[in-house]
Amino acid sequence: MRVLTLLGIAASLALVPDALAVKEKDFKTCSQSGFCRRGRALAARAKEASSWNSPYSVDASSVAISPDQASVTAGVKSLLYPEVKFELELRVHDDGVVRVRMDEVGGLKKRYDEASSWALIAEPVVSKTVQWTAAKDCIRAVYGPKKELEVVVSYEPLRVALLRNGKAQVQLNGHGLLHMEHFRTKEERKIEETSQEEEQVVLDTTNPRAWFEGDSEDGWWDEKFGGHTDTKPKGPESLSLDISFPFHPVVYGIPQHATTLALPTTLGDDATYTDPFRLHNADVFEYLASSPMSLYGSIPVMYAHSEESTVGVFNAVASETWIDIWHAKPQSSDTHWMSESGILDVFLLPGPTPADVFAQYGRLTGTAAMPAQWSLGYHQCRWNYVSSDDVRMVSRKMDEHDMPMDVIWLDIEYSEEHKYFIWDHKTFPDPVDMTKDVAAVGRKMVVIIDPHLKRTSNYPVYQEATERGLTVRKPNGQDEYEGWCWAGSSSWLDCFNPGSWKWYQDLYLLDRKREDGGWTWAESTEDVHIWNDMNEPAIFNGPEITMPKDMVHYGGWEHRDVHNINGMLFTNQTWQALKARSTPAKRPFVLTRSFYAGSQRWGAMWTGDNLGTWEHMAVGLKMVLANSIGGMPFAGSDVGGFFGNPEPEMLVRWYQLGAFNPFFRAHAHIDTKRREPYLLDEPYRQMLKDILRLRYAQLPIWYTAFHQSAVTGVPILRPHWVMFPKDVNGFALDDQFFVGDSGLLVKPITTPETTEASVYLPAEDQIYYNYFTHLAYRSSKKGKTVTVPAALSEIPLLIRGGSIVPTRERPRRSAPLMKHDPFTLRVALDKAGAAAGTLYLDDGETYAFEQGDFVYRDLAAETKSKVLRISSRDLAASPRLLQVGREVSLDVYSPGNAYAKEIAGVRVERVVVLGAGKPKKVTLGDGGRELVWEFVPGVAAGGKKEGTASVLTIKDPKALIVEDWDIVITL
Ligand code: NBV
Repeated sequence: MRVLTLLGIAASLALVPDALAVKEKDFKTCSQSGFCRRGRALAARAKEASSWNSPYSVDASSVAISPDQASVTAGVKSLLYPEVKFELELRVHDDGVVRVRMDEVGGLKKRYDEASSWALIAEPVVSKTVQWTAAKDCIRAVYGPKKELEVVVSYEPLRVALLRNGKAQVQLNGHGLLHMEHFRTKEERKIEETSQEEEQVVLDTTNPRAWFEGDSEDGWWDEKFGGHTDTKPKGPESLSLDISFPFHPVVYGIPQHATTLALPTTLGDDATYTDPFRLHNADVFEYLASSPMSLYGSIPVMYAHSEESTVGVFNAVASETWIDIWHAKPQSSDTHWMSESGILDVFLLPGPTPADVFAQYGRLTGTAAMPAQWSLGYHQCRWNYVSSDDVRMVSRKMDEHDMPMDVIWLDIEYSEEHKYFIWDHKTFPDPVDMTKDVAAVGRKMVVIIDPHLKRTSNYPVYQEATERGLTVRKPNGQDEYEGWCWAGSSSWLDCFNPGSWKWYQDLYLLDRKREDGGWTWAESTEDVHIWNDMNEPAIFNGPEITMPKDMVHYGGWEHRDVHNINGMLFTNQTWQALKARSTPAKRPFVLTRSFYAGSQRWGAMWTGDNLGTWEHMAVGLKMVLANSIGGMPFAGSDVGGFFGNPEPEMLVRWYQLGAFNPFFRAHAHIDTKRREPYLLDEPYRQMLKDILRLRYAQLPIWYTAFHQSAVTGVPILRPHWVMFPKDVNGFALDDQFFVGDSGLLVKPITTPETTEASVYLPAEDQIYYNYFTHLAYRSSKKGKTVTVPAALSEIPLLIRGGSIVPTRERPRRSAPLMKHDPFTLRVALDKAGAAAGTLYLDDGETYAFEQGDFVYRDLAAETKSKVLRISSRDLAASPRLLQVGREVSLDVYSPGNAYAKEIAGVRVERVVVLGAGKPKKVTLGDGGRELVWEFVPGVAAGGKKEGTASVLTIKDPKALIVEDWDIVITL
């Protein structure tokens, strides 16, 4: 069986001999990309020049404030091309976000202006209270609750600044690098071709256009790379824009790159990288563990941070984009964005706190979808489980070893000749029965659907797509584009074509008949969810392993205009399809490799084909953190590494890391040895089992964090700077993080032979407790680094004093089987003997929660007059429940809702209080039933040794989760 599979792959590879030999040289550097070269050359000339003024200015006579004051428009021109017209528009949104748009007007062609319509959840609501005032040289609006915000558009040169209390937060075109290349005809400007090196020398400084644009038509009309020619029918149309943050020394964001969370510099004498960061979704084989190169997804959002405030920019551009980063002054961050096409459409996020910028970004592009609860469990994947019996065996083995698992995955070899949806019946003769067997213990399956369609007459999915004209076209706009992928000769569905949506979604209609008589995937069930891989799109024989930029999508747009959005549209359709296939709708699970701003609404992402190395393990975490703050928090890396055969030590550490990623999936390349957790020898097998069980015990924490993120836009994994924005020591920290606001602080080990870890405790006077040993660490107002034991079986996991952490500690085979399990509450007291936490629960699979079917508890502990009171209250109606971007119908919530009734009997079975004094008496309610408890006194710190906290365990208080109660501890 396995031989057959391998032969199948070898056969596809033989068609494209280089498919698995992709290297760095297969991807452009900036100097190999025409518009990036031009953009950087512009910046270099600006830097060299003794004086440099942007040629762009606002025509003061054209400034128009809309009658309702909602927006201001102005004509913009460039000194160099007075005949070319641009229009600038600014709007201030309800929440203080400023949108800046600029486009060429009446040009020879039209720039792509639809990126925001795919990224945004809705047209943002414009503020009604902003007052614009025009002066001779600028126009400004002062706004905000205390009139603390101000946006100023200076006319000559054109500059836009967002200020808070008079201090510039974000500035556009401060360095004079704004350049929107207008559409032109080839004849318009005849300049002798010069080579790049010559250009520097022969630059004609008496010619103002050359001073600004350079002295050659460098890469204007076509471009060659790796044996491909990109014809550029529209000519040059790139957009260069500098965005600076004059008082913010650190920038974060712009995933996806394998790099540190605090973005390193790409310009300046001590720059970390020589190339700019690139956003151009690509399938990069064996990607480097530290590089500004593009990877599979692009989210053009950047946050700038200082002790004083956090601000951000979201640049809604879908074409290839390069971003240079430098610090013009030690306290500033300066960036230069160079995009190949598209209008200028930038959103300035005023902050001022991290939570504010996340909410502002969440209101624009949506917050992460509330996931199915089972999808937070453990996912077991490999390329490939080779038959339905193999799948059954893995599921059974996990049970035999008492290891929980929720999902078993199938990679491309389940399909007949890589015709996705069509099972290879030689190996998977009974897919529906197989799925039912897996589902019998509450498990699900995830099956891969790649976007390439095998061009063959015996593939109904391709046949229907091509007959309906739903595929991507060649540059002539007529003929179907053809490229090579796993399936051999393939075409690609054009998800930009609205006509493809219903047709594609209906493919998933299980055994129901389609209205249009088309094919449906009858051999599937509600328990089959989807993995969209290769949706950058990855094309073996395409330039940079993707689609040639001059291919044409619906509406006549070139692929270059929409490239970074392409993958998102496919997952959007998959998500809609899964949602539509059951009544009432169940929450879909879709994993995507390619993503863009907004993809968070359609599921989870992973960091692609990582290597089984310690370096990749470490950078995977940084990438997940970057996605987490980039608005796409449901993220993870292949546990174990996709390539290679990790030794047991590495595998154990990788599982420890994976258990603290929002998306927890083990995956492996087809050439690797089998490494399912039960295959390890002891003591490693037990270690993996313990980690899996820890993840399952902590599912309530994860689910609550996901809910909070879905409601407010805050990340699930929270880097230090997000939690402690004023603590400068933590700005660059990206190897430890907090999980939601549970108070859990974790530092996964990503180095070999490690026995202890240095964990930085934030600048606050607080107690941090070791989750497992109850060692108590005291942080200080200046911040403090402590040493935490980290032998192979140990994870450095601390609970911040002041937190209440709910868990479910009964081992089960899958998450749905835990539905009625009792809870343990860990109450980690702070110095004042207080703590707080939340617990969110719902049915975990339908949308009934949107109708108010959920349970949301406010857990608190307080010590007063020698009484420690631990209480649970209904949080649902509390004003603390904020929401961003999604309706959670609190008005229809009632404490007696159907879900609350369903879990009416679920109780707290244990309360573990850390750091309390020895009780005299413990009762449920004032003067109520006496509870059984056990007290282990703490051990005082001695010498260099940390002390342990006292542990009070209250046994089975039988306090019901859905009810209000108090546990009263008399000290
Ligand atoms: O479908 C095969 C693999 C998949 O296992 C992996 O997770 C993806 O990132 N896929 C890429 C295609 C080829 C990888 C060499």
